[in-house]
This record gives sequence, C-alpha cells and structure tokens, in this order.
Amino acid sequence: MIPDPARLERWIDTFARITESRTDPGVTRLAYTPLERDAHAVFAERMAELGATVWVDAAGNTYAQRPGTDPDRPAIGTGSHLDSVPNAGRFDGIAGVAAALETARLFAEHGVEHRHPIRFVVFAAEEGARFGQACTGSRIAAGLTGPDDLDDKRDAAGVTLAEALRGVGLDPARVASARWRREDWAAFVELHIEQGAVLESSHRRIGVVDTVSGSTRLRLDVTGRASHSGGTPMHLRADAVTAAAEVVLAVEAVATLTEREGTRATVGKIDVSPGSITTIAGAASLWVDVRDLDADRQARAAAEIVERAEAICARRGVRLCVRPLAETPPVPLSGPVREVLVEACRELDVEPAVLPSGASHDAQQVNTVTPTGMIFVPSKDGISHDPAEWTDVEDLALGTAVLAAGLLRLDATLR
Ligand code: HGY
Ligand code: MN
Ligand code: MN
Repeated sequence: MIPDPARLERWIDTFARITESRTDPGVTRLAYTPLERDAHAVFAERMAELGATVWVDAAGNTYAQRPGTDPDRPAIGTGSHLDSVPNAGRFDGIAGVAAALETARLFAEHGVEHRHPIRFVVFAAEEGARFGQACTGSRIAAGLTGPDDLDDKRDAAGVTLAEALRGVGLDPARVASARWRREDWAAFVELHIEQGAVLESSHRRIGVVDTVSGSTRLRLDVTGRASHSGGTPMHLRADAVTAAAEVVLAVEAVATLTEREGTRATVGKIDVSPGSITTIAGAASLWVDVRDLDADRQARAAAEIVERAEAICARRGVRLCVRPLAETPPVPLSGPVREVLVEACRELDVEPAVLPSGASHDAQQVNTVTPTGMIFVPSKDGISHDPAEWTDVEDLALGTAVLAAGLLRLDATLR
C-alpha cells in the first residue's frame, strides 16, 4: 500500500481553498466559523463515500469510523484539525487530515482488515488564535473543557465561545455529551507538520514525538491616561504603550535567560487605544504565550513575566490587569505508542528522529483519555503559522505510510 502524493496534494489544495479570502496569500479558517464547518463537511462526505460511518459530536468534532472485524474492541484513532490561525499556511492541521483521508482510501481499496474499529477524527477549534484557548474541541472530548467554560472566552469582536458554537449550529449546553469514554478507545495517533526545523536540520524525513510543549497564555491590559501628544510634556505622561513596549522586552528577557533554554515566550498581538497619531495611548493590551517542556520552568517564567510587568507599570504610573487565558501543561506522550511508531518507520526503512513538539496539539489533550502518539513530517525552514509554511508532499506521503503501518501495528499488538 503506497500513499499517492498527488492525492495528498489535491487534499491540501482542497482544504487550503476553503478560506476567508482567495486573494490573500495565507489561509484563514478560524475556529467555530462556517468555513471550518465547510472543511469538516468535505472530510465527512469523502469518508462516507469510502464507506465509513460518519457523525459530528456536540463540540463540532467530526468522526468517520471503519468497522473492525471484532466490533466489541475499542477504537484506534487518528486525525488532526482543519481550523487555522489568521493568514496561515496550507499544512498546519490539514496534513494530518489529508493523511487520514489517504489512509482510509488505502484501507478501503485494499480491503484491509483490522480487529479494532479505526476512527478518523477532525477536531474542532484547535487553534487558540480566536479565543485564546487552544484545542477546544479536543479539550471538550477529553473532559478538560465543559459547558461552563464557554462563556468567559471571547474573540476580538466580543463573541463568546458559546455564541460561536451556536453560530455554527452547535449547542454549547450539550458539549458534555462529546466527552470520550476511556473504554471506547485503545490508542490515538496524530500526524502533523513539525512547525520547527529539527527534522530539516538533522536531515530526517520523519519524527516521532516524545513530549508536547505546555503553554500558559495571558492577556495583560495596561491603563494609562490618554492625552494630547503635543500639549503633554514627557514628564507628565501615563503612556500605556511605552509601558507595554517595556513589558514586551521583559517577556523576551525572561525567556532568553540562559537557564531557561527550553522556555519560549512571545507577544504576538498588541492592541493600542485610541490608536491616534496625536494622542498618547491611554490603553494597551498584549497577549503573552509562554511555552516549555518543563511544567515548573513554564510556571516560573509566567510568574516572573507578571512580576516584571507589575514593576514596570508601577514605575511608569500606569495600571496593570492580568487575565489568564489558558493553561496547558507539557505532556509526555505514550511510550508504547511511540515505540510502535518507531517500529513502523523501521518497517519502511526509515530511521525517525524522536523529538519534542514546540507547538501544542490535540494529541496532548486526547492523551489524557487514551495512549497517544504523534508523527511529524518536516517543515521547510521551520516556518509555520505563515503562508510560507511548506512540507514536501513526498515527505507527507512517507508520513502517511508510517501512519497506516503504525495503525495496523497497534491493531495487531493492542488487546
Ligand atoms: O498554538 C499552537 O501551538 C498550535 O498551533 N495550536
Ligand atoms: Mn496544528
Ligand atoms: Mn497551529
């Protein structure tokens, strides 16, 4: 069974074209928007054509199941997500869904038998770009987010997660019904682009993930005093944006301290108000993303960023409000599943790199329910969350072959 690069390429193109604007270079298909649902519908339709049983849960996660020869066995799952960040690349999430579709086609066309049901999944709302919290669909499936958590997270327009679910025909009051039962699952594997440069720089075509980074996300609101940029002497200002600028550099400083080589901290978004060239900023908001493979180091870095921000704002005579947005610990994935994926690589004469994931993933959430592994395919120049994101389709085809072989190995070895 050899995955077809041309088919994979067509799936990448099909999903990449479901985007807010065909003229923008990047893909924009945000969490819990009609575009995300359109992408899920394309997946569901093709899987139904392949004879799978298809359904959508109350969180908007879409499932397609190939029956096993022993229907009483728990399912072995694979999949990823189809929402994106704004102006994204064409491979983040899509690569894993394309690999799932190609694997389902190969199994169907070759009449592959497996004891366990194989369940292909597209998770809803994996990106945290719109609401701050990442992996909402898989967190709901893992029981880590419930109906009560959907009213306090808002997007830039003030729309809550609950309103966004309703906006695409989902009922937030029913999300508890989407929670996975441990006994329904035997294992899960997610294929994803690396979103870093380790594979490329080490000349490896496949990665198997050992640990997925945690992330702490905060919103810092700085309140100063708006006033005339010409009439207000420098020593009489309470400038919110200069304080925010110093906080941004403090975020960078905390993460680059030598003893924290594993910490990454980023301010990717700043809002300034009133945003006028002749008015000193009265308010500034900045969104902080702290990542680490070590939970204590991640917590210490986040705490120190807040401490430094408080000192900067006090010294500058502006007020600071800190709002936690999301908290995910680093997660070591399943060792046994990782070993099966390494063996699947060797079956295909490929020696994988075993490496951590700097990005967060749905795999991290579902690993709390069932033993989970991840396959990485290389990202050119390590770029992601940008239109320049690129994965060679031959590498994706090899990753798909590892996925298919890995699923069948899991089927053969698991109870
Ligand atoms: O934010 C992340 O790490 C992932 O792309 N959701
Ligand atoms: Mn992703
Ligand atoms: Mn992403």
